[in-house]
Amino acid sequence: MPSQQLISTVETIKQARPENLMARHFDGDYYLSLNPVLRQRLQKIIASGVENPDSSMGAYAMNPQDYDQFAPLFDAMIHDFHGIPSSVEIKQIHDWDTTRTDCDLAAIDPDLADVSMRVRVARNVSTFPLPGAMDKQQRIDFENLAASAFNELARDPAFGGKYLSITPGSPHEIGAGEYDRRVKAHQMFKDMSADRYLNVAGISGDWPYGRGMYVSNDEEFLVWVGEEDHLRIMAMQRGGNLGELFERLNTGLEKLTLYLPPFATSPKYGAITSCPTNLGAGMRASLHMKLPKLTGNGSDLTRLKQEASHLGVAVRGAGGEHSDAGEDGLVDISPSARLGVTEMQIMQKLYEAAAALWKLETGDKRG
Ligand code: DAR
Repeated sequence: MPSQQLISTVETIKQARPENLMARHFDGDYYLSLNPVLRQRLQKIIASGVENPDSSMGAYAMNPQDYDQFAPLFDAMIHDFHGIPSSVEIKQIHDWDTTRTDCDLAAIDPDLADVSMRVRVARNVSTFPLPGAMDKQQRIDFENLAASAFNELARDPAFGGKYLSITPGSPHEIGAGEYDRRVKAHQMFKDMSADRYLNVAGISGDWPYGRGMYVSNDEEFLVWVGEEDHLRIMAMQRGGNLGELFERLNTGLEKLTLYLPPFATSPKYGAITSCPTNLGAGMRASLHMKLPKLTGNGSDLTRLKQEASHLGVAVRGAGGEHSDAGEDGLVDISPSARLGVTEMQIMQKLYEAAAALWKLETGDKRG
């Protein structure tokens, strides 16, 4: 798109969609100061937010270096989204040590001793472009690299499992029936080519080549390959001990780093991810709670979202992004902050929010 047309298009979006952070912070003079090659690269980075004006972030990095290369735009968007004042220097620290904090949900209430808990981290290796800029062969090459790492991981009895590929012709290829079953079981990710944001960004390119999932024998440790990031590493379980869940994820992550090229990281932004919303710890930690009183039996999340926001957590239906609450008030709660906070602080936030919401829901029966 010619420069002046792009600048006026973004300005129109900025007026119509103030929530589009790319449009809010895009500066035409900065764009014109770039050489033609960098302008082309920046056009691809913001394409999703231009083609989808209803975007909240509106940009995806194509290479780990993009966050530094295009810092004037990315820094402004990142400070805004993550609620960090522009005067505050961002410096990501990692700390998985949860021994110094409460972890046992049953200690809040026996009814919370058996809830669905899931925690995941996003990681990209430094030797490939980010998913939005990969070509088909790179996607397949990365998948093969990941599959060889899983062969090593599977030798550990605590993480034994198998790799399931949806790449046509892969030696690990599964059929459509198993793929659908795993999606319905909330294990495998959905067809990315149905996501208009990821399509424009190129992240869903060459679907389904280079995509798959490692699943442990107990089906409580999963690794997505080729979704929005190179890897989404997750631990999940029904129970009440958040500390155990975090420990399993951290151990699995550490083992995987032995068998893979270095991850793309930054002293400022921590784990480098496609979407700026996932920078930092790159972690989404969540648990499901039944809150029928706070949700009007699942009919209205307004009050719960307000209470949750004050507690630093986001609420959504238990069926994933954009899903509704169950009739029994079943919802997914997850700490909002991911950048500038450590893994332990994210877990602590989740625990404290669960305790506070349960107190609101039950009126704290114990007085
Ligand atoms: N739809 C894009 C991404 C929002 C954040 N969610 C991710 N990364 N899965 C937008 O900018 O609205």
